Amino acid sequence: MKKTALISGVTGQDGSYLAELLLAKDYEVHGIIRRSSSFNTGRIEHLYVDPHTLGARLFLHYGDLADSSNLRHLVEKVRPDEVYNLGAQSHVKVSFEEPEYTVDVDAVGTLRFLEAIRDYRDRTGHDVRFYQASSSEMFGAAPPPQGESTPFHPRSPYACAKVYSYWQTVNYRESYSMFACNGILFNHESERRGETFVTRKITRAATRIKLGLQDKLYLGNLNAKRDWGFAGDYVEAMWRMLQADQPDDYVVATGEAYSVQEFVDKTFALLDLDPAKYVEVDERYFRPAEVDYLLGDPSKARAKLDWKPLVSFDALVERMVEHDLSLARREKTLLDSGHSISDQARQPR
Ligand code: NDP
Ligand code: GDR
Repeated sequence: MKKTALISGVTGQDGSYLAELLLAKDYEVHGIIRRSSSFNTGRIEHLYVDPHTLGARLFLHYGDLADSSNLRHLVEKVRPDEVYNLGAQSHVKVSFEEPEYTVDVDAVGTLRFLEAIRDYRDRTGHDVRFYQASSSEMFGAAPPPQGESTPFHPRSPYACAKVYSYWQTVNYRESYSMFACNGILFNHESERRGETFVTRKITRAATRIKLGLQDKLYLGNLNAKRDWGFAGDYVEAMWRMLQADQPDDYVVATGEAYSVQEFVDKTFALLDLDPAKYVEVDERYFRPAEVDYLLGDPSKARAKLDWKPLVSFDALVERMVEHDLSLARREKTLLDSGHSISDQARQPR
């Protein structure tokens, strides 16, 4: 029987890779999108076909994690076998500026979803498996390496909200025998990464600098270390968690960490540029509390899910640079032919 999945955050980086994966596995995929005054479905455009088309398997619904009645209606209507809760205000720095909103969506939003699923299951007898997008940010100040048993020490409103959601997911599993899992994912990137996260900010800026479209790259803390993997590999781990015999929580990481400076150096070297000429530190990008060093221990996912990352750090940087170089070339062509391009530099990051 064809399975049905419901994804919150389907328009985000991970949502787009997960939708792709599930469609390839013959799922019917339902995604929750937010009403926006501008186009926000660019990452899933290539997957979308008119729902009236025979054989269409991707369906989009308006919704929001802040709206429990909406989540209830969607669960009722879609009757999912699997729910992937990827929707979030996912920017750590922004969470210091919008703490209440971040907690409403990233913490209470998860509770709303879990309650909607529990009620639906109790009324219909239909079991729904639940995936929660937990984060390595929950470890915060805990020394590396971090694994499933490392105590959390969150360092931002975002991380606190994710800790809440982590424990509610465990709580619904233990209290109501729900098949609910936490994927504790370390940073994962791609050419679809939002442009305000540091990796994509670096590859976008360096490639634009290469083509003379930008002069400088302003960054915050260059010493922070992260365990960076490829998003396409990580959505496979999400899916595997929900196919397991028992619900559980897993760290998903590469087991290697690099500093922001090392990411910069690798990117600029690929473009034959000297970062010292272009990169400047701007305190505007410092966070009130920083997470210095995240390095995951993925041995449980390896042993129990037979999961391992396929894309190395070097290959990740290379694919992002290659993608952004072609984007910059297109921008330059437009500019050279007299068209205006949006000034990315004006956006706070
Ligand atoms: P993105 O920021 O790319 O995507 C976030 C998604 O959530 C978007 O689809 C966004 O919609 C949606 N969203 C935002 N607010 C709401 C809301 N109020 N109601 C419903 N949907 C909402 O994040 P990623 O794809 O990178 O991450 C996916 C999830 O995994 C997030 O929960 C994130 O916190 C978590 N995570 C990410 C990691 C990473 O390294 N990428 C690591 C660990 C955890 P819109 O497009 O309209 O803005
Ligand atoms: P992070 O990712 O906070 O780890 O959260 P981000 O790329 O924003 O920052 C990583 C590190 O780089 C430092 N940094 C900068 N960050 C940004 N955004 N912009 C800058 O100019 C800059 N300069 C230095 C940061 O201080 C930080 O140390 C991501 C998100 O996807 C979360 O949703 C997810 O949960 C975690 O990864 C795991």
